[in-house]
Amino acid sequence: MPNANAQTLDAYWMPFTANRQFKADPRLLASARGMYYADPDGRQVLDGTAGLWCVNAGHGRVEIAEAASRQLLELDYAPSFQMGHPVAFQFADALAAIAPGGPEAGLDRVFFANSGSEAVDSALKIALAYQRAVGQGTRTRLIGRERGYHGVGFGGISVGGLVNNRRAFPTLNGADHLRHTHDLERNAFSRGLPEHGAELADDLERLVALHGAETIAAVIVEPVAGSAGVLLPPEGYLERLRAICDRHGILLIFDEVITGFGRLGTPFAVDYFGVVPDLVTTAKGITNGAIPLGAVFASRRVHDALMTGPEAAIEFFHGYTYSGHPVACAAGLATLDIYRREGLLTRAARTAEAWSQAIHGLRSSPHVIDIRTIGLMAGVELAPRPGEPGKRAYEVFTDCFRNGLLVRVTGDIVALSPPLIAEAAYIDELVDKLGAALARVA
Ligand code: PXG
Repeated sequence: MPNANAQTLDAYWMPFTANRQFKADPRLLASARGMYYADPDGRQVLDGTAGLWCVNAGHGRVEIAEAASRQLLELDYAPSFQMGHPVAFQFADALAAIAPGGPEAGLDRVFFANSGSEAVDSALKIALAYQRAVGQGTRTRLIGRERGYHGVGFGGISVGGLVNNRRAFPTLNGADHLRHTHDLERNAFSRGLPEHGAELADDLERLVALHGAETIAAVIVEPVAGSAGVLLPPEGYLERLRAICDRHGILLIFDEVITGFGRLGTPFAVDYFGVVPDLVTTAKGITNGAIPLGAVFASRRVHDALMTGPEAAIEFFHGYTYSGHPVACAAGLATLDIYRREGLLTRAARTAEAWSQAIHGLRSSPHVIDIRTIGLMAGVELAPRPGEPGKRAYEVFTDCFRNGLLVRVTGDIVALSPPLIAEAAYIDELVDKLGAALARVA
């Protein structure tokens, strides 16, 4: 074990981890500043993934630490059911002021959760409650998309489209899926959005014809799929999906847990694509990853439809002990301050071109079959080793880590999403290290 502290690796059952493989050869991160982690021996590891797509302003931000610490002493916790505390209202106001799509989109009502998974389950429930409130109670079906990731709640896995997250568990009745849009034959190595595939949005018409529009409450998609390996929407796809939803009275939910808070070079993907959904789920970058928090942005139309009935009636029977937790909200306010002061919500728009150039430089590295980038996000897809799917990328991941770079792999795709503060020198270091790993791994 690399660490002499009194600690075993036995008790901690690690999430989404090959526990036995990990514990035989652990990889530990013990501290972090700016663009780098350090392992317990002080060895520096460049953060190519902003933690897990969340540390957008870089590590160790003093303002966030101080805000959380001040809040812990001012008001550590207060209940949020039939009670309120000022910082949750302040933070909701601050989020409303930068809401996806700006003021015209009207997505400025905020429901708090504690993670992306909870934000997703909350949004799905809001959609169902909305349909019921407007007299469309037969609309109970939820539609996701193949290769989508919407967290691990039963709602999220039901609309999710990653088979390993689904196969061992029962899912919600009636959930169904659009086809995914990943098409290497037509779109490999495209710069900008993939040219082909807008027609895949018409798959929603197939589901409408199959199930009846009056049974479908909502469609949820990631505007850019993250966990499945950075899958970009084909040109015109999201617009078409929006139009079909409108035609059939179906709500559209964008899961922006990864794309929210500046990843694409705009505050939200809604701003990038100019397509306005009815609900937007967020988490991760909302507190720079420092304190767990999730939030759903709801349109006024959806929100106001539920603010009806007797005034004494609870309009939406849903919430968490820690919804709007004061410490998370204080951390979130400090995070938004940093984003505003440093222009981080739009910074990736300026780095995107250099980022894309640099990553596409890996095109001739061994086994690379596709490269795609958007904002400060990239997927480098490798040919799977015959009979051993995922093994090659996993070896790239461990090789990178041993040589001072943290990347994320999913299947045979290397996913990159460095903190948004990344300067050119860090991007060069990242690409050099990844290129060297690709060259070493057979
Ligand atoms: N929606 C999306 C789009 C996500 O990316 C969630 C929901 C769930 O969030 P929580 O906070 O409940 O984990 C996510 C989470 C990966 C990876 O390797 C990505 C996530 C989580 C774990 C791993 O890409 N995203």
